[in-house]
Amino acid sequence: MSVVGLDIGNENCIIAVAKQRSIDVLLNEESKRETPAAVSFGEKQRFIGSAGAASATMNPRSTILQVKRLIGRKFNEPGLEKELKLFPFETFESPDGGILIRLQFMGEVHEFTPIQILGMLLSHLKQIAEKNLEMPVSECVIGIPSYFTDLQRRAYLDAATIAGLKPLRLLHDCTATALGYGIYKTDISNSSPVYTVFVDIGHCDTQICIALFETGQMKIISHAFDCSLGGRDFDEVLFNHFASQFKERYNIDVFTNIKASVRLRASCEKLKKVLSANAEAPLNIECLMDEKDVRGLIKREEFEKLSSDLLERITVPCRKVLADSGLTLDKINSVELVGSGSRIPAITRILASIFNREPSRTINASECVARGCALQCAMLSPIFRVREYEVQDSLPLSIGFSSDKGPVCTLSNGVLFPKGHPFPSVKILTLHRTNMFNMEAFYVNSNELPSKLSPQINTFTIGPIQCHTNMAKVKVRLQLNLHGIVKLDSAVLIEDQLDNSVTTNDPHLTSEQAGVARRGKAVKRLEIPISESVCDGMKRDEIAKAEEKERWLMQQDLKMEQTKDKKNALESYVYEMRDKILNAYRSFANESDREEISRKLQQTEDWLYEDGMDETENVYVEKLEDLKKLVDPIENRYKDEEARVQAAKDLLK
Ligand code: ATP
Ligand code: K
Ligand code: MG
Repeated sequence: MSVVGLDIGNENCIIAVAKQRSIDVLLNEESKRETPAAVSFGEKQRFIGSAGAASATMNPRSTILQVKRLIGRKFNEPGLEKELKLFPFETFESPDGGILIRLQFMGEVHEFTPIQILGMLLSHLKQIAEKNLEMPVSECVIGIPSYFTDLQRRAYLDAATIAGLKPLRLLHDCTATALGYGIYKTDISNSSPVYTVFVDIGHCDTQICIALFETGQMKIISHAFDCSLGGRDFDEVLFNHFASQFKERYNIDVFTNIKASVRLRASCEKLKKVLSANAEAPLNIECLMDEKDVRGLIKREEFEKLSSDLLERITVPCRKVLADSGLTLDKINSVELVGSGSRIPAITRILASIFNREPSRTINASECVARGCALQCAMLSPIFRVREYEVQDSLPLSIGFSSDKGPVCTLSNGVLFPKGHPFPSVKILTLHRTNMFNMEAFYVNSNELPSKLSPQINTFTIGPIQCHTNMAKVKVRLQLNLHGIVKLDSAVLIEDQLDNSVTTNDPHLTSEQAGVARRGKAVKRLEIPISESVCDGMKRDEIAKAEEKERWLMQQDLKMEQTKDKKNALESYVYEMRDKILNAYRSFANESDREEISRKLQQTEDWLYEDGMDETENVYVEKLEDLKKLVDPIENRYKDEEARVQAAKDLLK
């Protein structure tokens, strides 16, 4: 069984695995620790990860980047249109109001949901892990942004199912980082609790949390975020700056040209990284548009001035996380900065001034989420023994419940799980109901929700209820599970009735209930059927269909990989034999055979570069067999002779 942690970033993905004594980061097929979150559709097969990123500039319309951004979102959300415009691939509204991605593949138009694309990415990471570990991988822990709604969390689980993965937990990115940091901290005693702020600035978002570390446990005190502030926004500042400069200077409008925008954006990202270590950075792109080469230069100071709004925005979630924690600055022991988007020096300066101390960079900024997830996976996995360590997360968004008769909870606005509530967690509600009823879960403060998503979560139907008195109560057990998803566990009907036949040693009765029964009153408990209908999200048959499609795509990829292998085998055979027939095998064939073979080899080589460039696997196999039929007799004579010589040598020893 595998113990794997996955960090799916908007830009980079990391796979970590728990070993007996350490957490290791796995290398991908290019021996890199980070795998780009790119899914590209070629003519006949997909290219995912590193190969996908490689085709992003060549094939921008069928390369999907930042799919995490699109998970569980509505096409018509305010602000999303602007974001979708940044992507070179085509998106449109699905019948249920979600997002669909349309692209060309194998000569046909295909449509995919973001969940399916995420499934492809997960499936690729799974393959990398399986190759590394030489065993099947299914159980894992996956990092998610803390601002993800119930719907987005369920979408992640669906994507994992499509990829054949079984997440034991979806873990908030910052919680994962805090766990990986805290479990190794040995200088903690209960008399002096340690509060640490974790700031993670990625490609598209900023997440912050405050964690409390005590002996043997970690509690998240508060989460805050800006779900659209990350490295990407700084790239965009540079992009807009140079695009308008080039309009004037070179009379080219990059905004109107997809390929040129993709290239300029990629160059701006590189430029930004150069500026993190240098006071100024040059930009040179050959043949950007209309056959024009462009040049530019920017000083760090100017870049910081252009980004001043973004830098100011970072202070908002910082203040919020502190305010929500109820802590004063002097209680904070340290500020840990992670996520590669935070490498901009101005960001460090801003954080230092807000938290009144220099942020530390002691944690591995790009790997910490995956490592924390692997650690959590080890803790949840029955096969692993990890030091007892309790992880308590904090709910980032208040969840309420209402039923047909209005709010059902005692807190204001029907809040059942208030923001900041520790989870996983269970609550039992007692309701007076005698007929079937519905309960709805919803986000209480829709203005807390990222990008004004719908506040509805799901509807639970409880019943039918077979009730004989009007004194009945229904006890419902509601759970905020490990993934941060709301579940209705069970509903039980409790009827008080006068009945002397009830025995008092019923093991299912609590002592209080037994007491009641002894006094001549019976308590009857009856499970009530429950069902759940989620407002949105994939139905079971849709998941099954997506799984089937994924299997077909994987088959297709595999077929193309095998074809490539067979073509390579033919090509190398041609080169190898051309040499051997003139040298090693020379004396084992007569001249006419040699000429015939050389001619055939040349023919095959020419064919490989022309008509045979893009053939099926079988054609390559047959060609190779044809050649072998000619060469094998000669090769065999050569090998026999070799063996004879060897035998003679052995005799002489
Ligand atoms: P997210 O967390 O948003 O899902 P992610 O986890 O993939 O995304 P990271 O890998 O943490 O994001 O960070 C990627 C961002 O960091 C990119 O915007 C990249 O340009 C930026 N980045 C990487 N190195 C540097 C650097 N030296 N200076 C500035 N920015 C950098
Ligand atoms: K990452
Ligand atoms: Mg990240």
